[in-house]
Amino acid sequence: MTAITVDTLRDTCLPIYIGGEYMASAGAPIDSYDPATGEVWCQVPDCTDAEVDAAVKAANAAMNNPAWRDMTQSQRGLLMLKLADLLDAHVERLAEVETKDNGKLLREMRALSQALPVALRYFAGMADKIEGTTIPVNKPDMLNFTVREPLGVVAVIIPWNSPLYMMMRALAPCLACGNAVVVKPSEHASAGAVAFAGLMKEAGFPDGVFNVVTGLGHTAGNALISHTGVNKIDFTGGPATGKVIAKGAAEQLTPAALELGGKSPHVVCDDADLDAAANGVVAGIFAAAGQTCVAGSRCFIQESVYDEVVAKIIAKARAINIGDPGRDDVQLGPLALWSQVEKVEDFTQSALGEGATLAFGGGRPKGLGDGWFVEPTIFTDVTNDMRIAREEIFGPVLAILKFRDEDDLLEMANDSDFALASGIWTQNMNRALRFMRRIEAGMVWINTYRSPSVMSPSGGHKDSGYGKHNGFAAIEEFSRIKTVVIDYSGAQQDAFVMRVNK
Ligand code: TXE
Repeated sequence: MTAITVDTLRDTCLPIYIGGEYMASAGAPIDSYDPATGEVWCQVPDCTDAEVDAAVKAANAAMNNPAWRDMTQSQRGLLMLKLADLLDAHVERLAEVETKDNGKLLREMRALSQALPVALRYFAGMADKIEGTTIPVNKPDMLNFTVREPLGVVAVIIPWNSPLYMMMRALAPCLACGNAVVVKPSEHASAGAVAFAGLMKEAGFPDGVFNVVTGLGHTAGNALISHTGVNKIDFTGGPATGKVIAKGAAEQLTPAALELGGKSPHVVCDDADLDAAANGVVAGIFAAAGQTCVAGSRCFIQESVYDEVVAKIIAKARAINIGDPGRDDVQLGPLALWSQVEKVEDFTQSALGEGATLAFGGGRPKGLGDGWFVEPTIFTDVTNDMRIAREEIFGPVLAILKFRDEDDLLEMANDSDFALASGIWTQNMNRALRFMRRIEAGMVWINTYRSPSVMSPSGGHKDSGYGKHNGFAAIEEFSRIKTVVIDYSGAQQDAFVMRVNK
């Protein structure tokens, strides 16, 4: 099979992948844009209900296929290792496809592509270490133990910002646990998942273990989450859609894991290494053009170093090279969607209207053609009640607030609908750990920022969602416990009294 590349996809309508086969969809084509030029580069089919149904049925068939159902745990791990080796050879191809599709820096997409085999190897090692427990139940002639089993068919719904990376956070633990997966990538960036699919067959996974259906959220996405053959929904995306998914999941009583947005506090204390902190703040918000759920978009600077740190941040922002995301010397590419450019412009106006000071940027850079670029933008004099301090923008916009002391800081930092990530720069570890204990966030980075690991659980609470990716927590997320009780006393049970602990 010829590998799918930017060139083979250009000006075509993407195929979908069901039951181990690429096929054309009967669904209406949706234009997919190259954000660096603002031009359509390929089309994505809006899968029909029948195609979504076929994908879920193929996944269910895989769950009942002895080739997958009865495969030993170690064999599953070996298959995953094979897939990881294959992926090593396709890092560049997949990174190029994703950069074309969502406009993020090729360097960033390459790093995220390199993380795919790493995640597979980590979870491959877990496949044969997923154990139950033996439980002493105070009944001497009874053995009570648990087994962990796969959930069945997992619907993985992913956004456009880091499609394959987000897909793999679910796919790798799902495979380790023995599930089958139906992926529905974002209609704005579906090419990566489609380009990846063929590698599953090449690695030797049985047909139907992995499927890709594409299309809009309210059509293909809705058909998938409301399908009775789906046993778990894993969703990464915006909070508004997350609530729709949670309601849909509740209708079917399907368990869901939701990783939604954030408005993550990024703190610089007066005793921090101020240069390292300023660098961290810039990386936390301008890397990936702010299009990351953990973006450190609310920066809190202690009042005695406020002016100095703001000046350092602005100087670093001024030096950012904006342009073609494929170039190695570029640091800020375009936004993935035109609607995101409009969103940034709307927030910029609202911040000005609410009295924040535009300290840097705020416009669209000149000389970059029709690409969807916006300048790195910094607002100072922000208060915690302003929209730019409360709502997720998902763009390169930093809101800077001033704090007096730890109580003042934590009151403001925790006064947020979100609780995903957080960061603090200080050389006082007592202070850092006090912050760690009191901050409402699923992740705390101390003297670093945006440093995830596949080995470390990630996910938030409040409006940032629920459920965990990465680490052993992901195995718990994508498997379930079955309790088994054996009576080896040989005695007759009282037919009319339950054998509870008395
Ligand atoms: O994401 P959506 P959108 C934020 C960001 C952005 C906002 C909206 O602030 O501006 O969300 O972005 C599928 N049933 N994030 O509209 O709608 C959809 O097709 C089933 C944060 O692009 O959340 C896509 O595959 N599926 C975020 C996926 O959900 C549905 C990353 C995400 O789309 C559906 C992206 C439905 N009813 C955006 N409606 C992060 N936290 O990383 C939509 N979808």
